[in-house]
Amino acid sequence: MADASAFPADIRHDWSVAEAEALFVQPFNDLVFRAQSVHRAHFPANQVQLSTLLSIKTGGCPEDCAYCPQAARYDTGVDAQKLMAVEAVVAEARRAKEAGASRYCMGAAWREPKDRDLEAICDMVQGVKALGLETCMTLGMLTGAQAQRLKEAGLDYYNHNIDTSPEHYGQIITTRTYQDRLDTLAHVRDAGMKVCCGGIVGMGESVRDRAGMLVTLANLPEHPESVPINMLVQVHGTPLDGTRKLDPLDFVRTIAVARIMMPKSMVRLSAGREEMSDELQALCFLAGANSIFAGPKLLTTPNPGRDHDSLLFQRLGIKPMPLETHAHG
Ligand code: SAM
Ligand code: DTB
Ligand code: SF4
Repeated sequence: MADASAFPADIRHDWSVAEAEALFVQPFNDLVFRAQSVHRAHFPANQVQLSTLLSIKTGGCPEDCAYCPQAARYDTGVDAQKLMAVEAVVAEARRAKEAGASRYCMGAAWREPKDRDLEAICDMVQGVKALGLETCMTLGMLTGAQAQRLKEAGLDYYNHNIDTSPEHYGQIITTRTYQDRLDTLAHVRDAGMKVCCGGIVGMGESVRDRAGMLVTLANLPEHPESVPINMLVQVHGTPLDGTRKLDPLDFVRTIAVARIMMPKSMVRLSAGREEMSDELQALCFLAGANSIFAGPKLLTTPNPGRDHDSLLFQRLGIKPMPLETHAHG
């Protein structure tokens, strides 16, 4: 790691959208060089953290998120299922740990959890944590009291994405507001949990929207410890299926700007890797991504298999990040 004091003023919460946009439009090499320099000042250069995802409650969601295969209102072929049994979740987590994961993320296709589901959810957190894994849940909106209960059960991270810029948001979701999302993030922070919050690109947004999304994240009272950057996975039946594909180099730019604006956060190259070449993923790591979802499935859509990822890591000289290195973020 380079000397972090070489970048004394780089943790900022006062970004303007114009400033972020100016980062986006720099020459590619200048942007990636700067992002890689910031990355090396704060993290081991050749380590990438592995998270594993499990859908603990799939499909049948009442919300209208235009990208999502799990919204009941779109005909996407995803069947609605009930909440999984606690023992089945813990058994899956044990397999993920054996395969090298350090964080286990459990997702539910809910607008928000019902209080009566929280007991089983808390048992899942306890069971997964007892395996020595970090725990993360993404269950939709939370009240302050629900966040407190999850924290008491030992939940380390809560994932709740802002998805896009405040201006573009209304084109993507109408069943809850941007402010609802910010309120949930505040409840998670107030309860003392770590925040995993990012968004999606490739939804027809402008560069200014991408800048606006990252400014919203960086100007939160504290930077999210994890920032997932998802490339839209286009799913047949969702309103965003058929959206014009993003220039892959613009995806790399988004990773680089996230790294520069949130130097100490884990920036996750999240959904969309299945459609990316190894070379594009290598550029994302060069631009400062240092986390991925490992395992053949995201929530409902495919992800590269573990053998493919191990080979890619071998070719790039990247090692899975040990838990001690990222426990702070
Ligand atoms: N229902 C909860 C919620 O929305 O907060 C939790 C699960 S939801 C599937 C978690 C996140 O996955 C969404 O906020 C979105 O950022 C991401 N996501 C869902 N569908 C996606 C897709 N097709 N492509 C990329 N990211 C997606
Ligand atoms: C996040 O930002 N990406 C993950 C996780 N958080 C929950 C989800 C991606 C879902 C992609 C579509 C699917 O597999 O259903
Ligand atoms: Fe439901 Fe979450 Fe999908 Fe939105 S993103 S439709 S809230 S599962």
